[in-house]
Amino acid sequence: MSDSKKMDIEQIRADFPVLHQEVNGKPLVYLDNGATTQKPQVVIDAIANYYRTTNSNVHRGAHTLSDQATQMFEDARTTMQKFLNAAKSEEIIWTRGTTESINLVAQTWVRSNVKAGDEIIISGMEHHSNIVPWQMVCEQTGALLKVIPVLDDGSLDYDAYLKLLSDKTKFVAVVHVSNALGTLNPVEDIIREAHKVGAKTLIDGAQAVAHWDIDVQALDCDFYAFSGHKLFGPTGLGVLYGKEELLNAMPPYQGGGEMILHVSFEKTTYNVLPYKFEAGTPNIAGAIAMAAAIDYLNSLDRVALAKHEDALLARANELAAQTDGIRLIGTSKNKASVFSFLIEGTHPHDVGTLLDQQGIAVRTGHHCAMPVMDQFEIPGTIRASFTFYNTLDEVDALFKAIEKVKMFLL
Ligand code: C6P
Repeated sequence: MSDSKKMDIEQIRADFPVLHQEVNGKPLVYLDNGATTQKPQVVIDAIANYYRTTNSNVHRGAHTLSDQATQMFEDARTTMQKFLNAAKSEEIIWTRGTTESINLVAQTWVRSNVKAGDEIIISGMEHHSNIVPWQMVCEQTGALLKVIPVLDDGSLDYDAYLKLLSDKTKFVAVVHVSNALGTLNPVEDIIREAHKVGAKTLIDGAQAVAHWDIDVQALDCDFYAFSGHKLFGPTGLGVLYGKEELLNAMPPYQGGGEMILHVSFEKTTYNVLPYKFEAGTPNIAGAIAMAAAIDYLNSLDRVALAKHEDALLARANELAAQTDGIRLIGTSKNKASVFSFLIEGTHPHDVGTLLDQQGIAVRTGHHCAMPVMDQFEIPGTIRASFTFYNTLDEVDALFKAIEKVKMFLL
């Protein structure tokens, strides 16, 4: 029950060692959680303990450590399955990250199911990881890429989406939360409408998973992709959720060890799910540490913490309204705690450098979402992306620092 779950921000901050340091002589204010989240001590310990006590290869060894490593690795998959409310652990494929998860689907299900003249729909606010793989598969198959326009407030033009859908639509791949704008897209509706025309769907959940619990069965998405490192877990470990029926029907992505049942020069047969998609030695420590991150998240009151994140964003909006020369990029009603902005008369990179000198870590630039930057006719933004361990004081510190930046640059 939420009563026993942790929601005290100072207690939670104590779990994250990296937050307690000075950068450039100032207390670190880490507001770059959209790029990667920090790791709680339990995740760091899980990696160290695994290498200290258990390190072995999985699914291969006839010895105790290998059995233990295999058990921990597969338990981690079950932890992830439950976290996402997937029907079966076989529907959880470990990948290197969101990027690999999306490329996997593009080169397997999509490449083998679309033909010339079929259509793939994405949106105008996608990260390059959810653009380029579809352009590649369109080149390979002759399929056409259709793009849902983005409105001036950074929300999706939903009516335009409905008009794009037709019996030619074979696949719809849309971001859950935009990394550049913070927009929270109505993915349930998008998925439902795609299914009505017989299309399959992939949701890029890279920026959503850190904010709310995701229930893939309730969403009814066919695929859901994200990276562990944006969910308080390690880098180099990602997840592809896919419906069992689709995964079973898909050809493998990469060939090698682990993904086979039998190999001969005449004929190779492929392994069952999920191993069919996990060629080579996997990121064993990464999966185990990811499970530690999920156990940690399960100990928190995530509903209360999501409200806290809303309060951080509301404070940033309030302070922005009191600050001359701030232009917000992405003001959709439904947003995650991503605060993208410009300061009139300055370049985002200069602002980022001067904020860093004051201990404040933000991301500046196009955020790997060049098309949406083009739409707003800007080279990039300054992006403060908040998570639950950020405080209202840190938002205030950002705005105090912005005043200093303005004095220096304007
Ligand atoms: N966005 C950001 O600062 P990888 O690199 O595979 O872990 O994640 C790619 C990716 C895909 N989709 C979305 C919506 C994303 O935000 C990202 C990563 C980081 O915004 C780094 S560019």
